[in-house]
Amino acid sequence: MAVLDILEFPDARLRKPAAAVKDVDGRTVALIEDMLDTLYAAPGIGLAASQVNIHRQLIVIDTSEERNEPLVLINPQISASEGEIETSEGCLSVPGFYEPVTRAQKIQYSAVNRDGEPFSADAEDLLAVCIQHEMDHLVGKLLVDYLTPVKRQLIRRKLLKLQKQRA
Ligand code: QAP
Ligand code: CO
Repeated sequence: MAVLDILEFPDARLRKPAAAVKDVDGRTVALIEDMLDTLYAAPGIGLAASQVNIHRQLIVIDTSEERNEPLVLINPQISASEGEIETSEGCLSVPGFYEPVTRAQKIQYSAVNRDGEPFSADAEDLLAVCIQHEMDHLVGKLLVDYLTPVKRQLIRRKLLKLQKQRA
């Protein structure tokens, strides 16, 4: 069990693109376990490896009520999307802020699971939104990028102040 440190906006390391995972070896599985520990400790519904300063295409999600249905996505790809949905989104890397973002309501995606097997599935509503949000992290994109520059700057100032107080 290991809870990892989560990078916070405006940390430049959140902007690094993640590289594809070549094989799902023991090291990868151990990292997935640590990411799940971090997600459940946080508490969050989704976490991308980029947020714990590991720049590989790995995502863990759990949108279940009981928080006992982990979904692990390695090298995820979206193959189709439809509709629009606006959700008030948060992010563990932008703590304390929730902002409306419009994304596809339904997606078809493929990924590799924690056993190293490729799979495809559909997702809609909160799960679809969460997958899109976490996939943004893998290309260095953040929730704040969907906001106006004024709002982004406000959040940046407030978070920097809190980070300075903590240090
Ligand atoms: C992405 O985000 C997401 O500010 C996952 O103080 C969120 O798990 C997709 C969290 C909402 C769709 C809808 C945020 C926890 C967790 C905070 C999260 C906070 C504590 C965010
Ligand atoms: Co996030």
